[in-house]
Amino acid sequence: ESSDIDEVIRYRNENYKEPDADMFGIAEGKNVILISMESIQSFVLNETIDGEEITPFLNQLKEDSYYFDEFYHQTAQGKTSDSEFLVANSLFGRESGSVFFTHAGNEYNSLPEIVNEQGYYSTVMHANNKSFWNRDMMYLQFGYDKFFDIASYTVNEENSIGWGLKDVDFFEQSIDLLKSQPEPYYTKLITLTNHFPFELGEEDKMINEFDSNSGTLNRYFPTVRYMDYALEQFFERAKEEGIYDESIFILYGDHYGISEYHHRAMSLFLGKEKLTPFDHVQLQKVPMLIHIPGHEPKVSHSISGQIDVKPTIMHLLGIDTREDIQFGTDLFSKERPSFAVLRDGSFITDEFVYTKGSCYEKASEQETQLEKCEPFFEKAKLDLGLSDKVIYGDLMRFYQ
Ligand code: GP9
Ligand code: MN
Repeated sequence: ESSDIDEVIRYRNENYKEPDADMFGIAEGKNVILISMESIQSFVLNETIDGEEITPFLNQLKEDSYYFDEFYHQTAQGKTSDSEFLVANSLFGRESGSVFFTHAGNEYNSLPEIVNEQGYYSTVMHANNKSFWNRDMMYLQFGYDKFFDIASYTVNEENSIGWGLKDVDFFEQSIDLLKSQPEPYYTKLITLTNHFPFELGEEDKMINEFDSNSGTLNRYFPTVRYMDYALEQFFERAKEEGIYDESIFILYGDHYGISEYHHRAMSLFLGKEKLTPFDHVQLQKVPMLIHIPGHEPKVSHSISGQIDVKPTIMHLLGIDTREDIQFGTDLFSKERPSFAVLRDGSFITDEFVYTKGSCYEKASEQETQLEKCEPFFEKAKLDLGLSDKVIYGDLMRFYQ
């Protein structure tokens, strides 16, 4: 119904948050390079296996970036495609299935199209078949200028493992593609090597596997380490090619890599006796770094998620968001509520975690009275429910 959009607009207006004046427009005219890091969860940061850091490069980069240590993925079955949808639209993906398949014909007001109108050339680089996740169809709706899919890469037996082109080779070949683009550009690179089942050649193993009853978790650490190395190489090459100084970099984890089926092994790694639903929610944190060359590092503990990326980028580029339908808030806004709702209805606030019908107190990690979480029920429900309405009703059709 076209009147449903009025309810969405009202909710949107109530929740609009002013950008931080010191950050608004600071990246205007710079290239924007997003890196979607496959399956990385925050628990690997600053951790070691047999004394070796798992993510030495990210550990160092976050000390030189705006780093958000309370950032959650908000994906469901649509995995990478859900994260892409969240980032491009500040709308939630579906509770089940993938919106990339079911609503690729909808009208959207997506970030690639918005920045395009500001003079940006917007692209995706990812060495997989263009139709995987129905990307070729959905990307048309998002307004990308070009999708550099597997056809843009040289992929052979030597440079492939598991799902395809290895991350080091992917980044190396992407440098030339980046250089071929008109500036400024808005480009998202999607990594692949750190994907289940986490296969890696011996020559690329830089740390040991973990030792537990879960082969999946054991193999996860060497592939995360490899992706971290690939990122380091990419930054080095970007500096050599003069890309670095002209760009800002936004790195985020797309979704979890280790599911709850591996909780026993995970508890061994984390040194906990048993993992609770509270722990499970905490494990949905993914890395989020905004690296702007020349900027002082800063850590934000504001609770946030992928839904917040679109307004953040728009404000960094000096684009007003008051008229944009979105369900997140700028990560830099001083007015932002410290809050994230996950796709299954779980939510996180500064003090509490709500999940599976129970309320947990963060400080003690123990279950507490449900009433403590109640003040946030309405927001969690409206965020997800109204976002769903936009998708199921194709409501952006009625909004100019
Ligand atoms: C496939 C890659 C992985 O192209 O993005 O997808 P996932 O299985 O993580 O959703
Ligand atoms: Mn993925």
